[in-house]
Amino acid sequence: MNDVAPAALTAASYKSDYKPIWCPGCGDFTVLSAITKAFAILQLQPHQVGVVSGIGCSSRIPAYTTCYGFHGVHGRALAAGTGLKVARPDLTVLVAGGDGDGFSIGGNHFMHACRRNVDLTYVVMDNHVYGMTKGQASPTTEPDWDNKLAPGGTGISSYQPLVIALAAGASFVARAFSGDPNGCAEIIAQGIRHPGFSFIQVLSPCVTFRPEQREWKTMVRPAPVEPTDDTSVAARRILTDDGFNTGVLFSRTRTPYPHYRSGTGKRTVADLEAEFQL
Ligand SMILES: Cc1ncc(C[n+]2csc(CCOP(=O)(O)OP(=O)(O)O)c2C)c(N)n1
Ligand code: SF4
Repeated sequence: MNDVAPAALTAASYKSDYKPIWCPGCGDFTVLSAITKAFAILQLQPHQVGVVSGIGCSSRIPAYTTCYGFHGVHGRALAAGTGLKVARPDLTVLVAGGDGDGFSIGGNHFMHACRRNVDLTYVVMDNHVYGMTKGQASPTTEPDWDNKLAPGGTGISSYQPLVIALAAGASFVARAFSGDPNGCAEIIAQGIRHPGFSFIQVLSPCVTFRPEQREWKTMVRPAPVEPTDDTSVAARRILTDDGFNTGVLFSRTRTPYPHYRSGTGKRTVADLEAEFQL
């Protein structure tokens, strides 16, 4: 009998041999590190994890991990991730992508994912720009961001993803910063542990099209308050902060969908009865 304990998994255990092709200094490098550190904190086996994305620089993440991966179509990462989790509840599902992918073309899926509360973790690398397609304004772009494609800025108010998530019924809402991979990993691990949909906005600079975002490292700080389970308190705090408070900002218990949670992936008669209960 072999009684040697299996070696503990480290962040490196989840990194594939593919070299990321991101621009040097892109925040997404350290988000990849944070995600792999979070898997190591939880000692998940790579074959127990599905990493799902749409299209964008940030959406390249699945190929850079040793987990099951799905690099889908633009804006549909949450649809694919939701299907995967419902079909294979035994897997840990992490959906990743950018602010364009998640809040623009994928915006409707975002709201309904918050509302449905399927047990998955959604990490958005928010750089307030479309990086892959060369610097167009995204929903989270500041209205006065002056650039060649929108001289003087778009003049359109920024989308507030954390507050939209709260209004749509998300049960876990957090903000992290790519420049703090350990703090970011802890938050992602908490999101994965949370039963239900967890949404984590990771501020991740696009050094090529938004070089001024390098300054974010001097602007982020841990939120000065404990997480709340009161939606209106969380919404007020988030709407009145400057967008740079990090940490878990809202967490509450809500039964995930589907409401059977045997963990085996098989439905029992009792599960079906519970699902159709009026
Ligand atoms: C249906 C469709 N529309 C548009 C595109 C072009 N497109 C590819 S990535 C992208 C935006 C990427 O921005 P974001 O999601 O913020 O990710 P980032 O590159 O900044 O990480 C767009 C518009 C596409 N691939 N498919
Ligand atoms: S364009 Fe921006 S988001 Fe894309 S890899 Fe380069 S720095 Fe990162």
